[in-house]
Amino acid sequence: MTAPAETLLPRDEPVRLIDPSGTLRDDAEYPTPDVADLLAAHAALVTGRRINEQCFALVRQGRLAVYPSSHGQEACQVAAALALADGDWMFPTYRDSVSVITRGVSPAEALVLLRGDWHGGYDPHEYRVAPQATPLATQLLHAVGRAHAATLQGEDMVVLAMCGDGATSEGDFHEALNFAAVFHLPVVFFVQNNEFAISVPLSRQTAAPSLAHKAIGYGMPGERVDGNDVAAVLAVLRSAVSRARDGGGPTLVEAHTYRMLAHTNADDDTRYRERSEVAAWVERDPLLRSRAYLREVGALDDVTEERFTADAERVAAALRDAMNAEVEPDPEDLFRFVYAERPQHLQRQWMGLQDEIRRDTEGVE
Ligand SMILES: Cc1ncc(C[n+]2csc(CCOP(=O)(O)OP(=O)(O)O)c2C)c(N)n1
Repeated sequence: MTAPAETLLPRDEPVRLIDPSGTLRDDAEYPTPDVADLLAAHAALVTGRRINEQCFALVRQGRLAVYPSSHGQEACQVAAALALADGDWMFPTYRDSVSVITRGVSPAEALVLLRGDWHGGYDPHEYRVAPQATPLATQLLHAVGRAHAATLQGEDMVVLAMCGDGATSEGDFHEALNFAAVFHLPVVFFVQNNEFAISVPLSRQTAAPSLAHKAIGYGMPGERVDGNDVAAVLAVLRSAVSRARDGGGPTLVEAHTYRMLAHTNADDDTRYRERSEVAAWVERDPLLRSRAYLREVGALDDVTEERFTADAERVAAALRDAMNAEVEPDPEDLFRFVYAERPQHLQRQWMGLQDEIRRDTEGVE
């Protein structure tokens, strides 16, 4: 059955529940999450920000090779994880470490990959979090495949497929959305539109009225949400997740947010954007807004804030300790997990490497 076209279009203005001054505006379609949920979300925001700051410092200390920070995007990061049930799956990108951690993966496990370890750091099946994908939009196809498998096997599961605005220009994005819509799969596509794909602005990425408007072309609903309003992102994602769970098919959600720092430590964002633009977004910081609302309704006092800050500090300290530990990699790991049975050419290479290591330790020229 085809849905009437107008039900698939996003609103003209992104959904917003809490305005930048912290005032709540009720929305007829998206109920505001209750205060307890928003308090838990705020604690996760404080921890998420602290993790972003810690990782930025760890890169400078040479302990992480690279870190694509979600500083400024924490409302999206936190809401993505909190909108899911335990049995659901998340398919994140390289920028989504805070989502992965909010979902339950320990910060040390989530970040060893960026330290340069050969493995992804966590067991995807244990947390139902796919490996963080660097090749843009590839994870969307994996997500759709997982949802298709779940449907065929009668599993009760929703899949959250995450990507950035730049990734929407990839062919994989279009194939994933089309397949999900045609097969009516329980997928929520969550695009964090942070205005830039490295130095390429959104205006060079699409001529559509918004990224959420693309949904109608595939026959699924699209929605836009203020990505710096954690209450709104949580409400909109919950609604999409619940529609998917109830057999209503996929949704495309676009969150309007901003990457407040450079793309990674390897990027110099002063070369392509004005400081005044960044400063305007810093004023729209998602943490300030959530804090203002919770203080306003009397749910957040000084003692609770201090507890959240102390909890975040403990997470950061544990992450620091883990990343500062000197690891002794076993060279055989390079060969160990490639094939179930090691082919002869790799076995020869491993023997050659052992020989080299022996000569090195014995000081043979
Ligand atoms: C298939 C592919 N092409 C190019 C790149 C190089 N690349 C890495 S990040 C990036 C920008 C992505 O921007 P966006 O999707 O908006 O996500 P953001 O980094 O802003 O979170 C590009 C082009 C890549 N990783 N994969």
